[in-house]
Amino acid sequence: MIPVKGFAGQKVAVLGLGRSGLATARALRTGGAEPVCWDDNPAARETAKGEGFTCADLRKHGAFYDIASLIVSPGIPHLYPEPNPVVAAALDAGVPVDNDIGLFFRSFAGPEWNNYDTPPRVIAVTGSNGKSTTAALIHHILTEAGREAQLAGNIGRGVLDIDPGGDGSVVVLELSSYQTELARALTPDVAVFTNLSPDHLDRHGGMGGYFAAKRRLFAEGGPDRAIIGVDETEGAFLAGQMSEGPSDDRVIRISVARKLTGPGWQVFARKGFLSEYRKGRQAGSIDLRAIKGLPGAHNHQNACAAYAACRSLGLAPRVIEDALHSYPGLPHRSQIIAEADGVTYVNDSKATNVDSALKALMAFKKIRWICGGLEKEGGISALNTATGEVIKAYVIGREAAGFAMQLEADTQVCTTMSEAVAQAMEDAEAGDTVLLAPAAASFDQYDNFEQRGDDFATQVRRRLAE
Ligand code: UMA
Repeated sequence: MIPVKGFAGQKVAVLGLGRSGLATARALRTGGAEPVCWDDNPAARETAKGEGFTCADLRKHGAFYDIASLIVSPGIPHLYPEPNPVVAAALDAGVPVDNDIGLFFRSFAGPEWNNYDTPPRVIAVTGSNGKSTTAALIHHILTEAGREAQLAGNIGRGVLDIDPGGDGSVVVLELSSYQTELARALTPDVAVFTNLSPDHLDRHGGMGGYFAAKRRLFAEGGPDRAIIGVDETEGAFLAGQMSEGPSDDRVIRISVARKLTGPGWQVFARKGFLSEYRKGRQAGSIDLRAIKGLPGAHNHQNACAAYAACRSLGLAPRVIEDALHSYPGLPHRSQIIAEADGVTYVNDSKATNVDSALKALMAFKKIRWICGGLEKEGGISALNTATGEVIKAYVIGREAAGFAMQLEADTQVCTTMSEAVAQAMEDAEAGDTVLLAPAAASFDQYDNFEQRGDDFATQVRRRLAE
């Protein structure tokens, strides 16, 4: 745990008592503060009380009179579509609103760092898609290279839950736009921006607000090194803003759309080959096609970003290449869950939006595609541009019929995962890939995308075992 500094003897309000909120309350208490907790769900309050935390209704008039700061969990709206009533009350009382990420950056450095040869470094990864894989990949490469590394943030572990940094250690953080928008301190040593496509627009008042939230990771702290995907206008704009000119190698530009040229530092992948150029010279190259855990151009972009982050810490290209080969992949992200009778079964339940599903559709051949769920803003018609390899779509979700009507591929309305898996398996022939890439949120049928992916894997394995 990272004890929170700066609030000893003061009351700090904690809103939301899930993974990040409880870790925050514990870290505040260890740092000498008095957490005052609230969650709109009574069961979460009971859990916190069980750990000895004080809970108080922070929506009540005057609740903030002796509170030094309010720490808000990422899933709780702080601005759009409208602030949670507790956040509104804090703003009304003039109390600073922050989150666990802000507390982390203020509390991570300790006096013991003066005795270290190499102070701990923080790499923070943001972007619309690929940030979990990129962060996990960086963590994997560092660990394989013998560096002490910890992984936290949006990937599932509260940032204050990690251990204090040792000499030469690295913390890899995956940060969502919810987290970067609110943090009052954001000072990573290396910041990574993978890409940008519409997501969470209701929480950011549109695309401009969404980009602005992510841009804070670069604009607020001024990282030593910025690794930026430049395949969208926003990334190109951000890279331009962060650099003093074409040869400024504090920015490493990455691309999977084109060969990058110029005197600066760049890493790009074309036709499955990663290349690194610095000062006009090639410094490294890797054949990514042979790496099973990273299929498709979207994963090649993740590989470029992770490679660049590790190169910026001084790792050799060959060390990184070896580690890429042993990357085991993350659950629910291009995860091969079974191979039987020549058919490959891939769980990409994390493809919760159109853009990430498009990328999955472009990564595989002869696809039997399980898709559908709670449709996101913007519609799904863009999916029709990438269904060239789709033999048939099997549509799930409560609104499956409406979803199916928008697809131009051969489509069957299945509604349930069970029916979709049964039908896809019956139809599949050797060489096919049965791919779950929903292009939609899961909440109409599941608690989260993990549960949906687990259901897919269970159904497939059960039927294979029959
Ligand atoms: N709650 C309220 N009022 C509300 C809404 C929620 O009191 O109006 C309470 C809930 O009752 C619950 C708590 O808030 O007890 C949950 O807070 P949370 O949704 O922030 O969830 P945590 O468990 O703290 O998990 C958060 C991140 N969740 C979100 O951003 C939604 C996790 O990212 C992250 O892994 C974790 O902190 C540790 O850092 C998950 C996620 O879905 C994976 N992220 C989104 C995404 O990737 O698309 C951004």
